Order: sequence, then C-alpha cells, then structure tokens
Amino acid sequence: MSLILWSHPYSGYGQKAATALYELGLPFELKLVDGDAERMAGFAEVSPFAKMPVLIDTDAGRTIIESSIVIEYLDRLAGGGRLIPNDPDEALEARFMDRVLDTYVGGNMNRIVFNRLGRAGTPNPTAIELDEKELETAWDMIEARLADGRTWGAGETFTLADCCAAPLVTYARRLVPFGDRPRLRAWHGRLLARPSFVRALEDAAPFGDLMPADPPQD
Ligand SMILES: N[C@@H](CCC(=O)N[C@@H](CS)C(=O)NCC(=O)O)C(=O)O
Repeated sequence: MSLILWSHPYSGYGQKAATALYELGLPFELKLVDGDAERMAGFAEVSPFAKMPVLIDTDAGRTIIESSIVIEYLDRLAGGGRLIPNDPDEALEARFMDRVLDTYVGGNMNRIVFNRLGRAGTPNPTAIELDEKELETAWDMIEARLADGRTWGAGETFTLADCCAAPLVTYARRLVPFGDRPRLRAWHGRLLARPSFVRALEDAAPFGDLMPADPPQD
C-alpha cells in the first residue's frame, strides 16, 4: 500500500485526514500544498476545486477528494468498521455528526476567516455575524446531542465524527467560544488528548499560528 496525502499540516480539513491516517496506523507521504509553483501545478492536476486534502492510493491508481470520502476510503483500506462503525445506526450517527461539523462548523469557520482576511472581498460584518450565529446553533446542537453521555462524537468509539471535530472545533472555538456548554467542552478536551490528533497538531506546530483570531479565551 502506498498513500500520498496532498495537504498542509495547518489545514483543518488536512488535519481531519491526517488524524484518520494516524488513528488507523496507515503510513503516508505528505505532499505539501504551500504555494510553491511547481508543487501547486501538481496539486492542480489532482484537486479540481483546489481544496485539500487529496489522497492518492498509488497501488490502486485512485485519487480521492473530499475529506469525509477520504476517511471512508481509508477505513475500508484498513479493514473497515473502525472510523465508520459496522453497526448501521452508529455509522449513520458518525456520518450525521461529520456533516453537521463540516457544514456548520468548518464551513462557517472558513467563511469567517476568509471574510476577516479579505479573501471574500471587503470584510462584511453582517455576513460574519450571520456565520457566527449559525456556529452558535451548531454548538447548541452538538451540546444537545452529547446529552446521552456518549464519550465520543457518535458513541463509545472514536469515529469519522471525531476525526472531523478535532481540528474543526479546535479552530472554530477561537471564533465563537464554547460558553456554557460543558459537554462540548469536555468532548473537545478528550479530542485534544487523542494521540492521533496530537500527532496532527505536532505536524502543524512548525508552521506557527496562522489563524486570524486570538487563542481560545474561555
Ligand atoms: N469539503 C472539502 C473542504 C476542504 C477545504 O475547505 N480545504 C481548505 C483547507 S482547510 C482548502 O483547501 N482551502 C484552500 C482554498 O480555499 O484556497 C473537504 O472536506 O475536503
């Protein structure tokens, strides 16, 4: 098996894929998406939307885009049933949490950051406020979901939902604090201590702090 991951270690969605690779114990070669002209030309060939991560399975001759699909693929490659549980209801919950996190946490976070950096044109305070409000709604929804006492995002095992949450929640809480949501806070504490995510954070550390937001205030 020979896996290549096009990514940047600071990228939230890249960390989502890296966490899954470390969790499953799958070795991979990182191809850095860092603006270097030659590397970016190679990246453009495999990433139609210019988004990372991209996984290449050279043995199988396959190129996989979209972080959630990358994880579905990796889990199958590693034998199945770990990051995507075998139980259909547990799998549904893992996918559901992944969708909510991708759409309303990661999506909103990216828009807020792009807006703050002026990448979406002149920063638009009304759009930022709307995205922050929706992020609050996502925090509320997750807090309610965790009320059944589950240890991880979708139940008692670490799944796709946790690979997704670890980086996205870590970045997004710097934009919209957790506030009075003890279950979300405790889950995030467990994610921060998970060895696979610790490794992804260690990979990112040499690149410094690129986020246009203060460290978590609460
Ligand atoms: N839906 C995509 C989102 C990926 C994504 O937004 N990646 C960001 C990095 S965290 C990216 O490549 N941004 C580059 C850009 O938009 O210029 C996935 O899940 O893989």
